[in-house]
Amino acid sequence: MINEKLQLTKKDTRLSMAFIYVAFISLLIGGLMGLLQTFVRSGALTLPWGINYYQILTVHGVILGLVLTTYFIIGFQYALMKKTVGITIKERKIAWIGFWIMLVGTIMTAVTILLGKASVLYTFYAPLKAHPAFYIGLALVIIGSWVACFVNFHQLFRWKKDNKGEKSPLLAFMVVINMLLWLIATLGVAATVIIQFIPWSLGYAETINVLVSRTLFWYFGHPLVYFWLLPAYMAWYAIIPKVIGGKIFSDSLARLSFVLFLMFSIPVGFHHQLTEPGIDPTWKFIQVVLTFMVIIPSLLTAFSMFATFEITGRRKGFTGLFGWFKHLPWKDVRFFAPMIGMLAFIPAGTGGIINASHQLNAVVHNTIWVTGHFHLTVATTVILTFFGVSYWLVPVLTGRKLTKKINNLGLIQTVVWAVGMSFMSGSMHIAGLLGAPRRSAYSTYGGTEQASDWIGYQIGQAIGGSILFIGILLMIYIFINLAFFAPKGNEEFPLAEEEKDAEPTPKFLENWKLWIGLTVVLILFAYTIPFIDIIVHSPAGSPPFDWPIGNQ
Ligand code: HAS
Repeated sequence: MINEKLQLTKKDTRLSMAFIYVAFISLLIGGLMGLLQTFVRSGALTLPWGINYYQILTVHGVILGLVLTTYFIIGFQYALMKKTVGITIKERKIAWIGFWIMLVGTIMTAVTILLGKASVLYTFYAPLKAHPAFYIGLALVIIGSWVACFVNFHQLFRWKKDNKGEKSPLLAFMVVINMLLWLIATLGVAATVIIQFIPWSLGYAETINVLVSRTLFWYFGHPLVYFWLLPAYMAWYAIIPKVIGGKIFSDSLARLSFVLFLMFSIPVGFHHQLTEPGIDPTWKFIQVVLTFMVIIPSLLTAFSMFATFEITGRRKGFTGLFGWFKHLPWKDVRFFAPMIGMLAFIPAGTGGIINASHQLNAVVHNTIWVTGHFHLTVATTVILTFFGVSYWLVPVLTGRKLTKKINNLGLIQTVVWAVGMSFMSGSMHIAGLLGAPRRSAYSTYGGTEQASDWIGYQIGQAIGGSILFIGILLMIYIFINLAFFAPKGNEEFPLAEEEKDAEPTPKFLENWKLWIGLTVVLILFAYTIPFIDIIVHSPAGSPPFDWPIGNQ
């Protein structure tokens, strides 16, 4: 039976599309900057009109890493919430307020960067200082996103009240976990931006405590990557099974993996600071151990996906060891794009494990290997899954059809992306092992002789970057077609179901107090003592954390 309350109305689709438009505009601008970067790094281009390399690098990182992802995720999640728990008029109105706050913040930040007043990269490490408008804009983006968090929390809370004792829909549960993770994580970046960067950039504070700012940033920075990853996992767990004609492998396993992400993705920020002085090695070690804990839910996900593919294939009658594999719907772009993303996550995740291994980190830290790592994770696994989602979500939201022609173009787009990224990310990994630094276009760090070792790989990056830019243009064309020109019709919103005879999901998996409580305990455990240490041992004159004891 169709539940009218869960049908997408024009008002709902407008809300999701508003976020998704911003995401795709960002893709075009950010991608263009990426192309220019690879040309500069390979020596093929000198930027005209006094434009600075770090200016375009900042646009690239902020607009792709922070704007595209956040807007796409929020737009996608609103659609998922509407389809599973509904949205009230009031909730929708508040959601729009969040959108406008985010947009004002995004425009402020973007203009400041484009004017060359905030070439501080997406990590905005102090003592690099930007114009105050950059930080105020960022704060607004975060505040706007919190509005989305509270709307999503309220949607599930309202549904639970109306459906006492019932298990919440899986996708709504996942969205709420992701937004909880985001809310808790952004407290760190909001604290450093509001308490440290804004007063400092306005001239109210003369100095800034660099280590405190970096620690608060990375408290946010690692869960940020899981905020990107979890919506991709939502699609893998609860959409892809429907696309391939199967069922959800295990509702309980999916929930457990999301709960583990909530608990273990935050108290691990030190693995980005392993080479930094001022943090006790014991605490770095503890956070490395916790990092290894956050690998487990990804392994659960890999297991779950293999099981879904195999069970579905065998049920359809495909025998032999790999019969099920051959008969996956490779020609359906809604499956093919995320599947290539999954395959990329195998080497990408392996790279992450290498980064997290304390000693190996010393080899790769601050080299372009790390850039290669995040181009495989976020720019391949996550983004290809988001593209895969767009092939059905955009037509659903615009009342159009995914035609055979666009489907086939999508297959080509995916291949182009995979080839471009293999060149680019592959070159980055190798150049990084040879010592090529990241974040710098001109460095001959290690001597010019060493730099000549990796120049070939810089060219590899430029080739990959050019292929990827073709991929971006194709994707923009596909998006415009699906949004404005594809034939009118009804596209399926593919929501997978559980097996009819599935074991009931244990109730404790929805014990919010327990999971939030454990998350807070883990964060306090991993951060309290080292954070106090950092403040107590800070040099004199680093307000606003300039405690008297630090001056002795
Ligand atoms: Fe990372 C740096 C460690 C995952 C993104 N990471 C970064 C940065 C970014 C980033 C942006 O410990 C740079 C930040 C900066 O600017 O400085 N990362 C990890 C670890 C994981 C990991 C342990 N990272 C991600 C994901 C990201 C991301 C996901 C974005 C979405 N990362 C690090 C560390 C650093 C770091 C250090 C700091 C380095 C430094 O020195 O600065 C893990 O979560 C990875 C676990 C993943 C797996 C893979 C499971 C595989 C699956 C696919 C299965 C495939 C199937 C296909 C089912 C264990 C789930 C079926 C196939 C058939 C054949 C049928």
